[in-house]
Amino acid sequence: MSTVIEDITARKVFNGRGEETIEIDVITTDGFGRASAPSGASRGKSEVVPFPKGGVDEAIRKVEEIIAPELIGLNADNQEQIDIILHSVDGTKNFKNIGGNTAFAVSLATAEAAANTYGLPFFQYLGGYYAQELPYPLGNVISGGKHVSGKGPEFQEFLVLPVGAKSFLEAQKANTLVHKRVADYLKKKDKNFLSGRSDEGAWTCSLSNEKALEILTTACKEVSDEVGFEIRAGLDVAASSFWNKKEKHYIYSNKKRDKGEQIDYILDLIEKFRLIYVEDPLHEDDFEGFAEITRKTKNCLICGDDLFTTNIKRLRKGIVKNSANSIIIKVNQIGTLTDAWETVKMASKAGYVPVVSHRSGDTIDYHIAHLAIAFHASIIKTGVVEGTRIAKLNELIRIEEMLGDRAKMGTLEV
Ligand code: 2PG
Ligand code: MG
Repeated sequence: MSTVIEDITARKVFNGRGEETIEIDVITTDGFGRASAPSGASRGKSEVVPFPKGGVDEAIRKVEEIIAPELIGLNADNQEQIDIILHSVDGTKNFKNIGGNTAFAVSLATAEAAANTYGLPFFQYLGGYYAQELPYPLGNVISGGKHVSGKGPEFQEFLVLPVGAKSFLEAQKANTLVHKRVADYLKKKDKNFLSGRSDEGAWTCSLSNEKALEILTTACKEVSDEVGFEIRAGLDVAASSFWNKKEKHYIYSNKKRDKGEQIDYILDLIEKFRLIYVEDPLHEDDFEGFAEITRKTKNCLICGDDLFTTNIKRLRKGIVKNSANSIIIKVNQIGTLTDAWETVKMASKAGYVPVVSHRSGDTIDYHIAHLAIAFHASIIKTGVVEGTRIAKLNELIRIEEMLGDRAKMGTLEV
C-alpha cells in the first residue's frame, strides 16, 4: 500500500447556493480522495480569505501550477507536512494568495486519499479505533439575519438540540419532527408564511425574534413529550451583523441596545426560553462581553464562531479571558486540517465544547460528519433538512450503523 501522491486535479463545481467553488481530487498509488469547499454568507472578519482575487479560476490555476508540483511525490499520510507546504506556497498569513478554500479542499482531499489507501473510514483514519462517539445534531429550524432577505427575525439561526437522544438516528428524527411542527405553527401564526426555506433548509418567516423563539420552544416541548427525551432550543445570534461599530450599539427590532443592554437581553432570553446554546451573542471582538455572559449563565453553552474563527490565537485569548465555553469549528475558516485540529485540541483541553459546523453555502461533501467524530466534538451543526445538510446527517447514520455496539453518543455536559 503506497500513499504516494501521484496526481492532484482541481475543478470548478457549484455549492448549494449556485456559487462557484473548488473541488480537488488527490490520487495516490493505491487510493483516491475528493473534497469540495463550502462558503459562508456571514463570515467573521478574522477568517482566512476564501479565494484569490481571480476567484475559483485563479484558484484552479494555482493548484495546477504551484500546489500540485510541490505535493506530487509526497506521502498523503503526512498531513502536517502537506499543510505546512500549503502555507509556504501561499506565503501570506491569511491564504490570500491561494485561497483558504483551496487549501481546505487540498488538505481534506489528501487526508481522504490517505484513508482510502489504507482502506479505513475517514473518521477512523483520523481519530483511531476509539473514535466512536456520535455528535448531537444541532439543527437550524428558522433562519433570519443575513441568511434571509426581507422582514425576517434579525437573529440568524433558531436551533434545536436533542440533548436526551440515545442514538444519532433518534436525535435526527427528533429534529425533523421539531422542524415539521414549527412549520405547522408558522402556517397558523405568520400570515406571510409561504413554506419558504433558506440555504440551510430552515424556515423563513416574518415574525420577530421572540415570536420565533416562542414557536420553537413550544415545538421542542411538544416533540420532547412525544419522543420521551429532552429537546432544547438554541440561537446563533450572529450579533456582528447588527453591531454599529461607530455608534457602539446593536440595532435590531427597531431598538438600539448598548453592550450592557444587549448582555442583559441575551441573559433574559436564555432564562425565559431555557436556551441550551447561544452562539455569537455579541460582536466578534467583544471578548470581555462574552466573558460576562459566560460568567452569568449556568447550563448554557456560550459559543464563539465569528469570535474565534477556528483560529488558535483568538481561542487562546478567549481562554485567558474566560470568554466562552464552546467553539465553532469550521475548517475553511482557518484553511487546513492541521490548523483546525490544533484549535480543537486546545479547546478540548480548556473544557470548551467543540461544535463542528457546516457553512450556509455548502456542498454534498460529508467530511464534517467524520471530522466531528475524529475531533471528539459532541455537537455537529448542520441543519435539519435539505440535500447538502442531509448528506452529512445520513453519513452519521451510516457511521452509527457501522460502529454497531461500539457506537455511543458523545458526552454533553452543560
Ligand atoms: C454560521 C454559519 C453557518 P455562514 O454563522 O454559523 O450556519 O453561517 O456559513 O454563512 O458563515
Ligand atoms: Mg455562526
